[in-house]
Amino acid sequence: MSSASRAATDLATRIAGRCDELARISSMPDGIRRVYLSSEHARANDLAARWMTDAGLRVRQDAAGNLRGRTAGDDTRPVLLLGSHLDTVVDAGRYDGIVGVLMGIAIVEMLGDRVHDLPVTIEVIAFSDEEGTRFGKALMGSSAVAGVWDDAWWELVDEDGVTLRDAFTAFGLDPARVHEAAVDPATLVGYLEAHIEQGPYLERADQALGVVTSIAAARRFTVDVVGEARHAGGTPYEMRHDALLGAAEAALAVERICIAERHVGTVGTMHVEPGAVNVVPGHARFSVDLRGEFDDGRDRVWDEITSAFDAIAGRRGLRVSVSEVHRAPAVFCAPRLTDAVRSGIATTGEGQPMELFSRAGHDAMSLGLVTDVAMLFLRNPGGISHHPDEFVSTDDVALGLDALLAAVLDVAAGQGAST
Ligand code: HGY
Ligand code: MN
Ligand code: MN
Repeated sequence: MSSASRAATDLATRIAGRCDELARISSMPDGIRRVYLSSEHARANDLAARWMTDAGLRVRQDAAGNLRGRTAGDDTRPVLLLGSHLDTVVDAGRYDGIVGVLMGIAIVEMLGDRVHDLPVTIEVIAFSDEEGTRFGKALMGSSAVAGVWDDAWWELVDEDGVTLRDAFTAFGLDPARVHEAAVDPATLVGYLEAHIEQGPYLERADQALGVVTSIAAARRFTVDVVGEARHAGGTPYEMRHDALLGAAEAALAVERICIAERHVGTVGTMHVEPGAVNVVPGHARFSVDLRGEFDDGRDRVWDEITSAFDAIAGRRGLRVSVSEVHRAPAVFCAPRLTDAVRSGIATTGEGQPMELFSRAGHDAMSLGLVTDVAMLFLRNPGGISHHPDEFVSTDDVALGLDALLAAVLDVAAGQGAST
């Protein structure tokens, strides 16, 4: 039976309290919602900045609204990035992303003065927009750090019609300077992210910790179905072009095809117009979140889904149009860092850890475009996430801290050996 160190247990207990504190920063009265460039984003950054400062980190908010804390000392040393995100989905749990940021800060505290002797500088990043809740495009904070920010995103709008550009400016950031958030990949050792699994597999295997092999290839779309609004009573069925029923059939086609092709597709939002009880819907707009282990398989499944949409449109006399909002290639974790995470887990007495393919997206997908990445998963009871019942035990966080600390020291030792 593995048991965590005293220091990790104390810090994990504090992390649980800090997750509760951050959970109270929300735009929802009865749930957790903290989105990019909002006042809640600013308040969460202020609170986390205090914690980073208390841990001895030099703190700044970067040009994309990410919060960054770097260990003091020789800035010529290569940088090992730790972190995750502070933004949330709607009616979120309190650990998704958050626990990874707080574990990164705690690692710096567990290192104590050893920080100055390491051959690496450590930087903890609290990414500002991993979920894409407000503008639909995910991973914008980490995309800026990875240097892959796309200026086409400035015209994205939120549900109130506010553009990303206007929200950026209102938050006090300068769109023209967003590229200053980018790191120079040549200065990086890599990126390690601790995160709850957001699935049931560690719990089923009775494992507290797991190591991630790769992160799913993802694409997100907005689909518009246009039919014809008509009187709900006077219009016989043979004259109807019901956009809602077309969208409903399309959503079922996403499920059917993804099950058959062992991919994951989700219709998470649907809006119907004119939205009156006695009017046949003339327009439906819904989202599709599609994920698979490999880019080409994901794209092949998407082609199959759009063919199904065309068949439904033909049968029902509808027009279907699709626009892509987000695309992220599959990211394969780096063997060197993954070995460090694997051996870090082994030091906790957990034995050889479970290896998992992450169907959930993570900021490591952006960083993986420019540096080596690895992820440590923590058991997520019931696999419940993106939900208020999301949970991770303090015991597992404590074990995760010991494993992550061992991984950081392993990576640093490897860096020292190679310099
Ligand atoms: O959507 C995801 O997979 C992640 O939680 N943002
Ligand atoms: Mn999430
Ligand atoms: Mn997350």
